[in-house]
Amino acid sequence: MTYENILFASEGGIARLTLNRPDRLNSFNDQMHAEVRDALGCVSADSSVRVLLLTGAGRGFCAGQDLGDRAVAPGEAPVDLGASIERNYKPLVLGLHALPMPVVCAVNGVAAGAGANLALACDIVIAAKSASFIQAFCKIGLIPDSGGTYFLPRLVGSARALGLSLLGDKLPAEQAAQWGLIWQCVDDDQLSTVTDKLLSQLAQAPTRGLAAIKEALQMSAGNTLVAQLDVERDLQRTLGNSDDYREGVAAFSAKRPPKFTGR
Ligand code: T3D
Repeated sequence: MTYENILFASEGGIARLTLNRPDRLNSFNDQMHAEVRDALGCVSADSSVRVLLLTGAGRGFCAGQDLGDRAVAPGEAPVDLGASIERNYKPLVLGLHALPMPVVCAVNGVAAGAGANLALACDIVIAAKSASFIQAFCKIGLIPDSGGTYFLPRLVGSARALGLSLLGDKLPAEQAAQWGLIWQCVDDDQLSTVTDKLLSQLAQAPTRGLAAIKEALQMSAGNTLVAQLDVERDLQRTLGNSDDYREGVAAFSAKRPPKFTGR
C-alpha cells in the first residue's frame, strides 16, 4: 500500500509510524485509518520488529477525528458515528493493544479527542513539555471513545477521569506525568533523544519476555489474584524455555552484558 497520510519505516528491530497530516494536526480521515491499519498489519507480521514507535509530524500529535469530514450542520442527514467507531477506531485501538512488542508513543504536541486516547492505548507514553492531552469530546456532545472510558479511570482514577472527560480542559504534559497518565514528560528538545534511547533499549531486550509482561498486565485487569497467579505460572513456564532467559542467566553469572536475540 502507498502511504499518503503516514510515514512508516522499519530498521534494526524498530518500526516507526508517524501520523502525517500536520496541517490538520494529524487528525484522522478514513484514508489515514486504512494506512495505519495496513502499517500495524505489517508490524504484526514482521517478526524482526521488536518495538514500535507512534508519533506525529509537525506541531501536533493528533487531533482525533477530522471534523472537516463530518457534514453534520443542522439540516444535514445524520452520520452513523457507531459505524465509524466499528470500522476505524475500534480496530485501531485493538490492533495496537494486541501487538506483542512494546509500543512507545512520543507525543510531540497536542493530543485531542481520539488522538489523546490513541496515545493512552500505547504501552509507554513520553510527551514533550509543550504537549497536552484534551478529552475534547464533551465540547461537541460526544463521549471519550477509542478506549478513553477504559484507559482513563484505570490510569488516573475516576475523579480525574470524570473531570477530564466532563470539562475537556487541556491537561499539560507535565501534569499528565505527575498524575500517572503517561510515563514521562521531557523538554521539547530532548524528546527525540530520550525516545531513541528508549527504542534502542527495548529493541535489544528479551522480546518474548516483554510480550509476556504485556500479556500478563493486560489480563490482570479482569482477573482474580488466583487466576493471575496462574497466568504468571504459565507464562513463566514458557519463558523458562526461551533462548533469552538462558542468555540472561548466563550473562549474569559471567558478569557480562547479555546479548538477547528476541527468541
Ligand atoms: O466522528 C467520528 O467518527 C466519531 C469519532 C470521534 C473521535 C474524535 O476524535 S471526536 C473529537 C475530535 N477532535 C476535536 O474535537 C479536537 C478539535 N481541535 C481542537 O480542539 C483544536 O484544534 C486543538 C485544541 C486540538 C488545537 O488547538 P490549536 O489552537 O493549537 O490549533 P487550531 O488552530 O485549532 O488547529 C490548527 C488547524 O488544524 C486548524 O486549521 P486551519 O484553521 O489552520 O485551517 C484546525 O481547523 C485544524 N484542526 C484541528 N483539529 C482538527 C482540525 N481539522 C479537522 N479536524 C480536527 N479534529
